[in-house]
Parts: sequence; structure tokens; C-alpha cells
Amino acid sequence: MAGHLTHWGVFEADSDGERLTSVRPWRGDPEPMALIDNVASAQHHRTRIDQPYVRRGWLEQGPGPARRGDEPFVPVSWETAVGLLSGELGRVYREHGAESVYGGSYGWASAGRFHHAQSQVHRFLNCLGGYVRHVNSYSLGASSVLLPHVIADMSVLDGHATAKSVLVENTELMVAFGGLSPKNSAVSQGGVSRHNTRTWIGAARARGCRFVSISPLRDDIPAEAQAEWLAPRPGSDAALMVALAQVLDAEGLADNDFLDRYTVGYARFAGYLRGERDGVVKGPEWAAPITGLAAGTIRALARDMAAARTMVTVSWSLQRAEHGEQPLWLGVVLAAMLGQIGLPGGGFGHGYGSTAHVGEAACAYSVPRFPQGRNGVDTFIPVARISDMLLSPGADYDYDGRTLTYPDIRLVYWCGGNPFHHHQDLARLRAAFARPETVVVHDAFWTATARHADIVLPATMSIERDDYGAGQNDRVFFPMPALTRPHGQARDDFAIFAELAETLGVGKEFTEGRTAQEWLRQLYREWQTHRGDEVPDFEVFWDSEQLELPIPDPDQVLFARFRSDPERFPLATPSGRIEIFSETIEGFGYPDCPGHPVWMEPEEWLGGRAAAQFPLQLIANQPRTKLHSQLDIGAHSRSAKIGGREPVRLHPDDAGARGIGDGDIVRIFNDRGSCLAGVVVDDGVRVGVAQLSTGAWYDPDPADPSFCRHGNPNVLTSDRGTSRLSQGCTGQLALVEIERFAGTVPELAVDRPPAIS
Ligand SMILES: Nc1nc2c(c(=O)[nH]1)N[C@H]1C(S)=C(S)[C@@H](COP(=O)(O)OP(=O)(O)OC[C@H]3O[C@@H](n4cnc5c(=O)[nH]c(N)nc54)[C@H](O)[C@@H]3O)O[C@H]1N2
Ligand SMILES: Nc1nc2c(c(=O)[nH]1)N[C@H]1C(S)=C(S)[C@@H](COP(=O)(O)OP(=O)(O)OC[C@H]3O[C@@H](n4cnc5c(=O)[nH]c(N)nc54)[C@H](O)[C@@H]3O)O[C@H]1N2
Ligand SMILES: [Mo]
Repeated sequence: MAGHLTHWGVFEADSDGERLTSVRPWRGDPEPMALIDNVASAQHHRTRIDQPYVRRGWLEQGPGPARRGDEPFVPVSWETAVGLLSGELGRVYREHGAESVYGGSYGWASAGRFHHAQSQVHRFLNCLGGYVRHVNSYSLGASSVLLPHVIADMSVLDGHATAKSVLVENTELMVAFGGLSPKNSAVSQGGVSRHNTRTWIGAARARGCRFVSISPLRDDIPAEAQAEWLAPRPGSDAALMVALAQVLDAEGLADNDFLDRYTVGYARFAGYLRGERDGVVKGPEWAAPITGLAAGTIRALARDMAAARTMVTVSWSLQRAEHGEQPLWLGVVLAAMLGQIGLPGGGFGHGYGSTAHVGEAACAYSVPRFPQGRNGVDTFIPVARISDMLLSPGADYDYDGRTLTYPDIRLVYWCGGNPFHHHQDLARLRAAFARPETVVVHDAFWTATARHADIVLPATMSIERDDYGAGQNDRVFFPMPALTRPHGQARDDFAIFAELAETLGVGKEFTEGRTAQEWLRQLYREWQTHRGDEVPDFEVFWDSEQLELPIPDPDQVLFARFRSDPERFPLATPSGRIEIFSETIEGFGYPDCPGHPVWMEPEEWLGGRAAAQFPLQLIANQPRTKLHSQLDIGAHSRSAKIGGREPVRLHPDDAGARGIGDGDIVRIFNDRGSCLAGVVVDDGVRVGVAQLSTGAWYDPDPADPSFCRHGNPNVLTSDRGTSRLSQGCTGQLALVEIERFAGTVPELAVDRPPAIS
């Protein structure tokens, strides 16, 4: 029996050497998650990649642009695969240079720090001269660019958020834009040891904290919160926040001492609230028809916020949308007007409820990681501009005050991510994936991305290799000894890269002469020496269940030092203060992101013209029964499917108006594409909203790649950036229509391997 860390929790398992015979939540987890059930059921599923494969056309005609995604694959030996791939890498680096290789390889891969897939592929490509990389994430595209201009880097807001323990003791009112979702806080990058969402929210409530959840879904906050539920039109939060700010301003409730001492630019913003330029006072009466909330509700909420110790928290989802910068910036501004930033339990939070780690106090030491080396290429893209890059080499685009140019990519290397899960407008991505000369994918499963590759290499799952790991701000460091042998001919990414590197003459640079086991020891020992305190030797750690990490300030309060002395501890913004108006951003001159936050109508929302044709707001949020697309064929994920399709939730009025009932298979569509889904009728969904979470493996109709038979919402979402400032992903919201699916429901193909010839 041994424990194993995943991004969604720790489990203990018995194994017969080949498979897990029983899986139980780790004894230390007070709120274990059923997501752990996906692992054992997926391990030997027929969609597991059992050996290396090459796309037939690539094998026969060689590298070049091609319609990828529907040709058969040819099984090849490891020797052949390594020979072909090293030859092709050699050719591309020689003929086109490192700037023609896209190795950004975005994705979550698996927990375990040494076998972290992105670190592996980045180090390998760096040994060859480097690669075009990505910056930022799908999670926080707008946040990572906007917030450093306005208040602080994401690492501060993320890693040093006021601790949940402090909220439990001090917060009187928690206003949660986007809720505090129990499904999201099941997960954290790198792993979660002790889930605590229901516990801390229940404790805060028992002490008297009032929760207001502002979200299209009632279950975006746990029942323990006994929350009041406000459901404005999705995408209209900025208007609601502007109106809340207007009430504070007009009724003398804004904390002027705080605004004077700790912020810049309030006067400009107040002029906007007061309608000094356009004659429109942006109060509750103005916001009511935009948001669909009653003016009285908005006014009362603003007054309550000013009267209590209030935490304004904005979920990450709000910025994963058109103009996603605005509600985020307004959240900061509202908190600044309330004057409680830096006080226990008050102020601003970003992502309580978005993942498990936000609100966990920072550990003294992060755990060892595999060094990636130096990238010889400077060129990068904001991560969600992948299709634009592949489709438009040489084109210019705006980003954070700069004009950048897309490189000309010949080879795409993906290891540990699934762009045919994560990217928007999948028909367009498929066209983009037809452009490179070669696409290489390592994965454990025949995901849609593997099916769009030329060379497919089978990776081990984390249960099949020795590793160790801990999540960000998670206080438990786990040894992760292999629980079973690898499936089929699967190899660790490290072993694959080690052999490729050897063949390409950079073996020594990549491995430094160490095996994986030797690396684990070496990295641990380096870590041990750099730590000031007593840490057990590797051998002791490896044989133990876990190692608890020290937490220097368990009751951390975000920006407490800044509040105590803003001259001595200024923020890293240009003014050193919170920027309600940013000269820098104003100076960029972007019409879609002016110098202070505003309400800007998105194109796809229920209040706009496009809603006449597509009258339902699709919420493409994170899935409850899995992490992204991972292990979608696992037992827990499958248990939620309807007729094998991803569930879509609809309000009874919207279902009734379309003659749709529980369990029906429907077609969801807009101008970009369509997909099937199985209906769940639920009055916990706002009227006018259809919730189809991400994660169903993309299963395109062979005749029409914009039609997914399985229920991947990214055939419907739009591939446009949040704004020219941050170019973040806008996948959360889109407009759609839904109809009952007429005819015979087509069989799925993505739950079996592709055609093998
Ligand atoms: N419409 C819409 N789209 C979204 C979002 C949204 O809100 N709406 N959210 C976005 C967000 S926030 C994110 S983070 C992305 C997530 O997108 P991804 O991180 O790309 O999604 P995953 O399904 O986690 O992909 C990880 C892949 O790595 C594979 N893998 C696991 N372990 C290993 C390993 O050790 N080696 C190798 N080689 N492979 C491994 C898994 O099998 C899986 O295929 O999706 C984004 N997409
Ligand atoms: N179970 C599970 N947990 C996960 C993940 C997963 O795949 N599965 N993924 C992880 C990752 S990578 C990330 S980045 C985080 C993401 O964390 P978030 O971005 O916070 O998560 P989402 O589920 O996309 O969105 C949260 C909620 O926001 C609400 N919402 C959507 N649009 C609007 C809007 O316009 N206004 C308001 N007020 N609310 C809105 C939706 O109802 C949605 O349920 O989750 C992490 N946690
Ligand atoms: Mo994410």
C-alpha cells in the first residue's frame, strides 16, 4: 500500500503490479473527492496509447502541411520512432532554426515534480537551441497582464492571498463574483492534500459571516455558505460593480483617506461614475436593465458592503471572457473604495474557490523541480494566440503595449497538454494544425490532440513511475513511488527525451549522466542543503508517508505591510500604489482597454444584438467530474454523462420553451459550430443560461470538424483575445441556441483508438 498525489487529491491504493486493485482517499483528507475514481478505471482503457505510432501520410509522404485528424496511424517500434523523430528534429533545427519550433506545450499534465511534462519538453528543446514559448495561462490570461499594472503580480495575489483562517475569524460579508465553487477548489496545480472548502466556509458562516454569491449557477457556492444568490446576466458584472462603486461615491461611503494614501487616479474614475463626460450617472438605475438585477438590490448591497468587514472576491472565470480585464480591475477598485485592503478579512481576493490553493498560507520552501535550462529563443506568444500564430506567420499583433510578430512555425511539440481540449473554436484550431510540417505529441491517451499529430509517443501515467510532489502552497510533500508497471510499451517522458537527446548528440546536456531515480535523489539533496531547517535524508523521506512543510505565517493578510507603511513597502506598480487610473495602460491607446476600468458591452451576451439569433448564454466552465479533459473515460467522469454525452444544464423555462426534457440528447449550435449534449433540467441555473462544462474529448464528425458528437463546448466558443492588452482566453462565455436532436444519435469514435493500419 502506498499513497499517490494527483492534482485533485491524494489516494492510497493496493496494486497487483499491473493495475490498482483498490483505491481509497488518503486518511489525512477531511473532504475527499470522487475524482480519484477516474484513475484506476482509465489506466488500461482501450484509449490508452500502447506503443509509438506515426500518421500514415507523414510516413509515406514525409513532413509537410496536411489535413490532420482523420488519417489512420501506423504502429512502429520505439527504435523506428526515435529514428524518425530525431531525424526530423535535426532537419527542422538545421533548415529553419529554433524559432520555427513551437514548444510552448501548454497543459496541466500530472502531479509529480520531476516528471512534470512541460519541464521535460522545455529542457529537451533547450538542449537543441530553444523554442518559441508561451507566456501566461488559459486560467489567468487577463489577470497576469493587467494586475501588475494595477496592484501586484499574480504570484502575490495567488500565493499571498489572505488566509482562509483569517476569513473564518474576521470576514463579515463575502461578496463572491463567480461564487466560491466547491468543484473548482477540489483541484490545485501540483496537488491537494487536505481539501477544506466546506469546512472553512461552514466555519465562517457559523461565526456569522454572510455570503453573497454572484453567479449564473446556484451551486457555484457550497450549501454550507447559506448564501444569497444573485444571478446577473453573465458578462455584465462590470456594470454591476460600476453601479456599486457609484453608490459608494454618491452616498459618501467611499473611504477617502484610504483612496488618498494608497491609490492614484480615483478622481478620473469618479468622473466616469458621475457621468462628467457623457452625462450618464452610472448608478443602480443605469445598471438594472444591463444586469437584470433590481436597482434596490444593487443599492442595498453597496450599503451593506460599506457597513461591514467585506471581502470582495472575483473568480478567475470572470476574466476568461471578452473584456475580462474590466470586472477584475473593478473588483480591486471596489475593495479600494471600501478601504479595507490590508485588513484581516477585508479587501480584495482573486480566486478563492477557483482552486484549492488560493487562501492557503505560503510555504517556506517550494519543493524541488527539474531545471529547464536556457531557451535560446526570445520569441513568445500569449498562450491563447496559438491558432493565430499557426495561421498567420509574419502578422503583427498588439500585446501589453508592444507590437509583436508571429513566427513561422514548422514543428509543433506537445507534451502534457491537450489543445483540442483547451483552445477555443476547434474547427479553426484544426485548420491551424494543418499548417506545420510536423506535429509531435506525447500522451498516455488517444486524446483529440494525439489524433491530430504525426508522431505519437506513449507516455506513462504518474502511477507508473517514481516521483514526488506537492501543490502550490500545499503544506504536504509526498513521495510518489510507482504503483504499477507501465501500460504496454509506454515510457516516461524523461526516458523518451533522454534517448532522443542521445541520438541528437545532446544526451549529456539533457541527462547530465543521471537516471530518473538519480535525479530524484540529486534534486532532493540540493533542496535539503538549501533549506535552513532539519529535513530527513532522501531515503527516510522516500519510505515515509509524507513530509509536512513549514508555514511561516499561517494567518497571512494580503497587503498588510503595504497598508502599514506604503512609503516603505510600496507596491510594484509604477506609482507604488493601487492604480485606479493607469497612465501606462492609457498610454497604450487601446480602445478595448482604457486607462480606468469601465463597463464595455461584449459582443456575445444576453443583452446584445447577437442574442436575437442565439438566445442562450453558454457557460463553458470547468467540469465537476474531472480535471479538464483528463481521464474523461474514467468511471467518475462517465457516471455524469447522458447517453454517453456531456451533460448540459438548462433552466426549466428554457427547456420547456424548446420542448426539451431531462435526459434528451440536444444539439447546441451557433455560427462557429455545434455539438451534442445530454440535458439536465435544473432551476439552479439562471434563466437564459446553458451550462456545458469543458472536458468532453472532442469527437468531430468526419464530414464536419465543427460538429462534436460528444459535447466539447470549444467548438462553440470564440477564438478572440480578452483585449489587445492581455490577449487572454475568452472561452468562458458564448451565445448559442439549443434544439432537440432529431434523428439517430451517432456513435462516438473518441472512446476507442483511431484507425490503425
Ligand atoms: N471554453 C473553455 N475552455 C477552456 C477553459 C474554460 O474555462 N472554458 N479553461 C481553460 C483552462 S483555465 C485551462 S488550465 C485549460 C486546460 O487545458 P489542458 O491543461 O491542456 O487540459 P488537460 O486535459 O489537463 O491536458 C493535459 C494532458 O496531459 C496528459 N498527461 C497527463 N500526464 C502526462 C504526462 O506525464 N506526460 C504526458 N506527455 N502527458 C500527460 C493528459 O492525458 C492530458 O491529455 O483549458 C482551458 N480551456
Ligand atoms: N473540478 C475541477 N476543478 C478545477 C478544474 C477542473 O477542470 N475541474 N480546473 C482548474 C483550473 S485549471 C482553473 S484555471 C480553475 C478555474 O476556476 P474558475 O475560472 O473560477 O472556474 P470556472 O468553473 O471556469 O468558473 C467558475 C464559475 O464562474 C461562473 N461564471 C461564469 N461566467 C460568469 C459571469 O459572467 N459572471 C459571474 N458572476 N459568474 C460567472 C460560472 O457559473 C462558473 O461555474 O479551476 C480549477 N479547478
Ligand atoms: Mo486553468
